[in-house]
Amino acid sequence: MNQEKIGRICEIQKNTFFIRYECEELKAKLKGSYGNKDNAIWPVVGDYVHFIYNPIGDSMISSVCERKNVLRRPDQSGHAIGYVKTMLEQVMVANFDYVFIVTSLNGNFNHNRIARYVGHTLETGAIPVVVLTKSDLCNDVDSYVEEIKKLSDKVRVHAISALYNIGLQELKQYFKEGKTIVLLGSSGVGKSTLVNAVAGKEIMKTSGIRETDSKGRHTTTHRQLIELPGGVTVIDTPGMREIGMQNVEKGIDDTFSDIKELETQCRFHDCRHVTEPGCAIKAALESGQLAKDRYELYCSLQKENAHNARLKKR
Ligand SMILES: Nc1nc2c(ncn2[C@@H]2O[C@H](COP(=O)(O)OP(=O)(O)OP(=O)(O)O)[C@@H](O)[C@H]2O)c(=O)[nH]1
Ligand SMILES: [Mg+2]
Repeated sequence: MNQEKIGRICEIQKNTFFIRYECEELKAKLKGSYGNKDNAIWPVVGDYVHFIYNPIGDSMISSVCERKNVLRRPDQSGHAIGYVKTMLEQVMVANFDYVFIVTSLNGNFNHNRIARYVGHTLETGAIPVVVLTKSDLCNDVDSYVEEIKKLSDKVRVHAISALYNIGLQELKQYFKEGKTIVLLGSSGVGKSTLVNAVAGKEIMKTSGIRETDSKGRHTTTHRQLIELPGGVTVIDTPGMREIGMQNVEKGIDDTFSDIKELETQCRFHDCRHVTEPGCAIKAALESGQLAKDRYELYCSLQKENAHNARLKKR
């Protein structure tokens, strides 16, 4: 009688799943009856799954274990945002402690994009760590670090160069036994190079960015879970173009907790921060305590989140 075992999904290629189990990587399929169950959860990379071990062929996945957290992204199913009627969601990865928001310092830095990733990360309960890569190509590193510090007090930030071994030591605090780290960011920012630098060997393929526009070549094509010596797990992901805001109201509020705090100080609890007297937001904007750009970014992300929630309900 085959006993069920528990392993962790490390890669998915179409309908084939790869399970990490006791230092082995097993090929697996979903059990035939899988889709028949109501609310059957489709496994994603990072999931722990129950499976029946088959030493000579495909193992069979029977269910997904309860998840600690998941990272979701809105899925517009290939439509431009103005044409989307119902917004679906794609679960990207599960069960992680830190999200490394990887941004390179050679032209990739984008405050709005980083704020989006931070909002999504805080929504999951994981810790957002902004990793500014390619510090060797930038002569104004400190100003970028300061900018991130101002974005949110919940965010950690480190500037590194994986090529010249600068700042990697600072990241050691996250590479602890039992922890899972997800790497997110645009193509070509150096996510896989960082994995290789930490592993001390070439696990992931990397390739040069295009010289014409400094864009990456989408070298990593699948999400991949890697176990590093010392019991830490890293999930490398393919470069992402953008991430929309959906179901992340709490994450946005956490990112901009100073603004939420100010709102509680308005004279009227339903203050819209437009013409009402005793508005703490307006006062903070006028005194310079709250930067206008920052407040506008908060408003635009909340607006997008509310808009996508309405699309979803249709
Ligand atoms: N100068 C410099 N180049 C780097 C650094 N880190 C990575 N690179 C280069 O950036 C290019 C892209 O690196 P990858 O690691 O493939 O980037 P990626 O984020 O994994 O890209 P995708 O897999 O396409 O998402 C490679 O040519 C790396 O050598 C760094 O710290 N400094
Ligand atoms: Mg890569």
